[in-house]
Amino acid sequence: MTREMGKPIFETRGDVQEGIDTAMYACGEGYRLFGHTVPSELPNKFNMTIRFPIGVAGLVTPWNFPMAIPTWKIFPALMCGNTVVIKPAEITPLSVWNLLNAMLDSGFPPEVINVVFGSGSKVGNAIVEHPDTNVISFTGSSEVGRKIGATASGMLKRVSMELGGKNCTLIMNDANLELAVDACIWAGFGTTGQRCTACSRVIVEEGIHDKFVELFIKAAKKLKVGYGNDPGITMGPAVSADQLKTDLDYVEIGKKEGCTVVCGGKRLTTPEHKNGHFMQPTIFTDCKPNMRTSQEEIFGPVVSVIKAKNLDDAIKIANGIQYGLSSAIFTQDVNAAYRAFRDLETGLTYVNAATIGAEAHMPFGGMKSTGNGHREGGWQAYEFYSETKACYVDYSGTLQRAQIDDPKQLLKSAK
Ligand code: UN1
Repeated sequence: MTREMGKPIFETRGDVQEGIDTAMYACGEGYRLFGHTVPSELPNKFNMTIRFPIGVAGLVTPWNFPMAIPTWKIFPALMCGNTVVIKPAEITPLSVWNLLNAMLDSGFPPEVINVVFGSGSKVGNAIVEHPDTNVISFTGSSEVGRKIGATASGMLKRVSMELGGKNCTLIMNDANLELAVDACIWAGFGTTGQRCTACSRVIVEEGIHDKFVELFIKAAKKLKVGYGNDPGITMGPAVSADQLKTDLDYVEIGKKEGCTVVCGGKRLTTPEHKNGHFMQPTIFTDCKPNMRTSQEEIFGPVVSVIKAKNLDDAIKIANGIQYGLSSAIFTQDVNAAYRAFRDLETGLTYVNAATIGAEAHMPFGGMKSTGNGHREGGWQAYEFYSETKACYVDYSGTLQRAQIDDPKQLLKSAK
């Protein structure tokens, strides 16, 4: 994975570990595909729900978590009794191939796991449009997600989409500043900023802004950028020439809009970097909430720092975007923390922790344009990959008409 898409080896191990965690959780969840038993409104009648597989799950996965994200989809889909056909990102076929081979080695029936390599336009579309794929799950850009969503819902398929993010960390005047800096470095530059959950906006309360910026720059300069299999590397390259160009283009867009580049901003051209897509960790200050660099997902090591007057202002800025995946707040004030839980329009909110690093057994997904309301991870994934049947047994021996007959009368004549 490190050779294929560039994340440093310790992050690759984390990606694999997330797959293992997802598998461990799935093993337990297989024993818990619970239905409900519910009292009937009529006497001598029994109500319950049971769960069914949906059919063939068509899965389209991204390059940034080439093993973890496929496991989020494959394991719950299989555990609910479906079969899968997966199309991995074109940039990371080998990682998925390795994952599937590990599954075959461990005894999964080969018929239930199928992989097709190729482009989204050819293979991805074919999977989404095929009449026999009954459930579709996609992780990727909002642009592609809208098209997949339209096609799949037009065919009345169940579809789950995890799309873009423009995640924020709120730093209040009372924050543990060193901890906040560490978290913003990890969430802003970890995986070269190429996580859906990456922190690309840091919203800092006025009183602590300048001190935060000073420490943030100092810490960003300590990152060691390079080939992820070399010892001590803390940030890898952009995944491709195209992604590097996007990142560098956004630096120019930011400058034109009036941001100040206080750290980085350039491609690395030293001998050990010049043949790769390496870029300096980049920090913008003087950012305004409505600038393109504060609104659009860059998916690179570029973080915008935005000043806020107080908590209300910070929450307003945080919510003033189309996306809603992850948010974090650094504060010692329990009231501020709970305000953040209530008011931040994101599917994940962290208190005194980074915006990245969701755990495999918790629901994962976003509000607003980040998705279409489904969650991966945790128990909710199992609801997505299964159908519910409502079952009724009437053991009264009479015709009891729901909504017509008076239950009190029926009860009187019941044995
Ligand atoms: C993603 O970026 O699409 O929460 C997934 C995290 C990881 C998963 C990220 N566990 O950062």
